[in-house]
Amino acid sequence: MTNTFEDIAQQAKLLFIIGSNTTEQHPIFGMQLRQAVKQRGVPLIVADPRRIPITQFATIHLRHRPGTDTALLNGLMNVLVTEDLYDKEFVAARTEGFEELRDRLAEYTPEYVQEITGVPAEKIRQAARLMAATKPGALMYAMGITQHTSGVGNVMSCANLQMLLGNLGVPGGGVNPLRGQSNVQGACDMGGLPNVYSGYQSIALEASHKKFEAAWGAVPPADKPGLTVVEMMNAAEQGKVRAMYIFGENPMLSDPDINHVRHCLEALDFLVVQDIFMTETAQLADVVLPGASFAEKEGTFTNSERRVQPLRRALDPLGESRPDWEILAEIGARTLALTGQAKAAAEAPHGGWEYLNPAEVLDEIAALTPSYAGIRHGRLAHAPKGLQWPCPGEDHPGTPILHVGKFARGLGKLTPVDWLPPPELPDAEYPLLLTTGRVLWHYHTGTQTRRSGGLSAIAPEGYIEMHAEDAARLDVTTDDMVEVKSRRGQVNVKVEITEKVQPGVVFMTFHFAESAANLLTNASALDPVAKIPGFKVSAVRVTKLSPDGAPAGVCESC
Ligand SMILES: Nc1nc2c(c(=O)[nH]1)N[C@H]1C(S)=C(S)[C@@H](COP(=O)(O)OP(=O)(O)OC[C@H]3O[C@@H](n4cnc5c(=O)[nH]c(N)nc54)[C@H](O)[C@@H]3O)O[C@H]1N2
Ligand SMILES: Nc1nc2c(c(=O)[nH]1)N[C@H]1C(S)=C(S)[C@@H](COP(=O)(O)OP(=O)(O)OC[C@H]3O[C@@H](n4cnc5c(=O)[nH]c(N)nc54)[C@H](O)[C@@H]3O)O[C@H]1N2
Ligand SMILES: [Mo]
Repeated sequence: MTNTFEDIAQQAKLLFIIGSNTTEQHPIFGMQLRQAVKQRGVPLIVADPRRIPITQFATIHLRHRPGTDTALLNGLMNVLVTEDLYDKEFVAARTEGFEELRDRLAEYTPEYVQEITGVPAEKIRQAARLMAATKPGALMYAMGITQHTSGVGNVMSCANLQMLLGNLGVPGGGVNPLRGQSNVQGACDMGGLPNVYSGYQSIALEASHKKFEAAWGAVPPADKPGLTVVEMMNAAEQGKVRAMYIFGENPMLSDPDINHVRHCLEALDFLVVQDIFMTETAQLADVVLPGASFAEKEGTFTNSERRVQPLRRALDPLGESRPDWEILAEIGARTLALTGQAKAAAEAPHGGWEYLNPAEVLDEIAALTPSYAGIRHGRLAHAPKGLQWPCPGEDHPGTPILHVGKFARGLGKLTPVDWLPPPELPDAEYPLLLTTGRVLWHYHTGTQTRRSGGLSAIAPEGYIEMHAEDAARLDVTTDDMVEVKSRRGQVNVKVEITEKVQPGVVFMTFHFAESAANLLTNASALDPVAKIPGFKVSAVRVTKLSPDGAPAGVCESC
């Protein structure tokens, strides 16, 4: 996030949520946003194909078709430009590329955007005018924006909009991706990406390559970035990756196209899974290593707002489990010894894997990562709210809001983005658009939440949400069993008739192994830059099942 939860909740004059089920998936911040609406009267615009709990509080709900976000955002910007409502001062002083953007936006008139998105042109005008009249406004986005083969373009369009509105570098504004796990921001910051070292230092930059080589003794080649998740699976299938060490992930339920994932994992010569439970993925492993859970270890988590916070141990690790970093460090040390690299590593200032505790790990991070340079365990012990990076020195207070006065690259780059249709859309054979996501009660693949009796009592099984019009055509009603089929696989699941989805669109979660949505999703098309799959759009066919489970004929009209 460019901003903080607090400045948005307390100072934003307008809230724009696009592609985030904020109250169910980010309940605390969701509650704060709801309070901003109810207590401060802040107007809220929500762009989401579904009716979700937060849309109840929305001044305007832009209910577009899944996979049409860039068109919608371009439409909003078209109105800002044609009605001369954009922030000319900000655009002139802080950005470049306005002319190119303006020229590309010309095509995206509200009427044309209505054709693509299904949102009435007048509503698009209304929303753009409200955004221009009410500033600063904060934009929040999540997986509804990123989980598309056009995910990068969608994110750039969010940035374009906020720059045109002059909503960056100020409290109550910003482009704010709501991150999913307690430490997913930290995992990215630490180089858990194929092309960067910690703090987003590019592996291809000679200076960073040399720096890490000197620090560690050896590093991978600068011109060979690693692979992303879906690419790794494909490489396993092709025999290019022969061993995998997976920890803290359960791709047998969470990756797209599970039939394909199983095939890829089975093609490996060696699979190690480190988890706190025996998952669907761990069952395929040659070796399972027991990690200790968050409550049983120490270290730091970095949250959505770049806030590094200490994690304190509440329990001793159960059984033979150990904190992940300890297991990883021991494997690292043994691998160096087995490959004859231990001596070279021992001679480098930060080589080797001998850490006494997480504080020593953070010291190394600080030494090698400019944005974390001032963050140490000793300091965090006296900083009750943690420290927000960039925090370049021990006396630096941290940076709550990014891009104040200046962007990291100097001027903000306005980048024209064209709308591209998703790679797979409904057709005669697979007539419904499936979008996927979550519910409040469960967490991802359910390894943790489905072990909770209370949560499982509330949400024991999966459903496919369907509009009454589609249900009538298929002759099904709530709680009927249907078969859902895509070009990749099929699942049986119960129907829930609901106004939450629009006609032609169905929704499933990926929480339940018995009705795994990812048997249906598509792994064959990825965003060209981020390599994220399009979890939010696939085409499916739904067939009513007779009570004994056999398909009962196919609907004529769909
Ligand atoms: N209870 C609970 N909370 C969670 C999680 C969980 O599993 N359970 N997971 C965590 C993680 S890792 C993450 S990443 C976050 C995810 O948090 P969110 O991204 O907020 O949740 P999702 O359910 O993935 O989808 C968000 C919204 O996108 C909408 N949507 C679908 N298709 C489109 C589209 O094409 N465009 C737009 N604009 N919107 C679309 C859906 O209707 C939904 O409301 O949640 C985190 N919090
Ligand atoms: N169809 C569809 N698929 C999706 C998505 C979607 O919206 N739709 N969303 C995607 C997104 S945003 C995400 S983040 C992924 C999530 O996908 P995953 O990360 O694969 O899902 P989780 O169930 O959270 O799996 C985490 C695993 O870590 C284990 N674990 C928990 N704590 C610890 C620990 O401290 N140490 C170790 N070693 N293990 C631990 C848990 O037991 C669990 O097995 O799913 C993706 N898949
Ligand atoms: Mo996520």
